[in-house]
Amino acid sequence: MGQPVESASGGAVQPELPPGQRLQRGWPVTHYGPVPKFRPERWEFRVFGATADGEKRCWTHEEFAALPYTTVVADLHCVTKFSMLGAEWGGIPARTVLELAPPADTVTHVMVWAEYGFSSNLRLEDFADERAIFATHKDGELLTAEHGFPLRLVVPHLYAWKGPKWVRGVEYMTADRRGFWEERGYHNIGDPWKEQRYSYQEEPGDGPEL
Ligand SMILES: Nc1nc2c(c(=O)[nH]1)N[C@H]1C(S)=C(S)[C@@H](COP(=O)(O)O)O[C@H]1N2
Ligand SMILES: [Mo]
Repeated sequence: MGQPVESASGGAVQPELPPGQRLQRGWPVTHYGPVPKFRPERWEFRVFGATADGEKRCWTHEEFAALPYTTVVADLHCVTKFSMLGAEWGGIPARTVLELAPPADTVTHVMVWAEYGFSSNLRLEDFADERAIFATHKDGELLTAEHGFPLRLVVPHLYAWKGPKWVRGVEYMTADRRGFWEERGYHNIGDPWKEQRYSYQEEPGDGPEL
């Protein structure tokens, strides 16, 4: 949902889009590169990097899909300016991954990895947000291949590129590093309410040197 605000015309509470966004009818497909083919026998979800015990964790598709399922109603804001409001995402909260594979105390950021080496970096607190979800479903239906089947991350409070489709794992990091779009001109943090679209808008401390 958009953040409710008082409207100028009489105080009714109505949803609002982040600055510069427009409402999109339907659900367009936006990504770089081809749609990967899902091969269940080869698929695994990995957590690696600075885990608390130094061990990697690995789930098969069957194991990951059996983790406790929840739903989150959230909007999708693409940096190219379309927004889709009020989708119900179903899947496994990012917090579940943090609980089952705890990060070391020194972890400050994560890199979320997807097929073909796509990646996106997040501050640990953004990844740990209670609404961040590894989605398998949208509005009660399995994701389609082009929308990220079998698994995509949705981080409702950030621009949608922070949520990789076809996600395959998470790397725990003790320092920040830019992901795919963050290296290619998009903002390191990507808060749509602050309109953090491009890396040239970054303030000192928002991200690693470019
Ligand atoms: N693997 C991967 N995930 C990705 C992207 C991508 O290029 N590759 N693009 C992101 C961007 S910019 C957007 S807006 C959303 C779009 O999701 P949709 O195609 O389901 O609408 O996916 C995000 N996830
Ligand atoms: Mo996007």
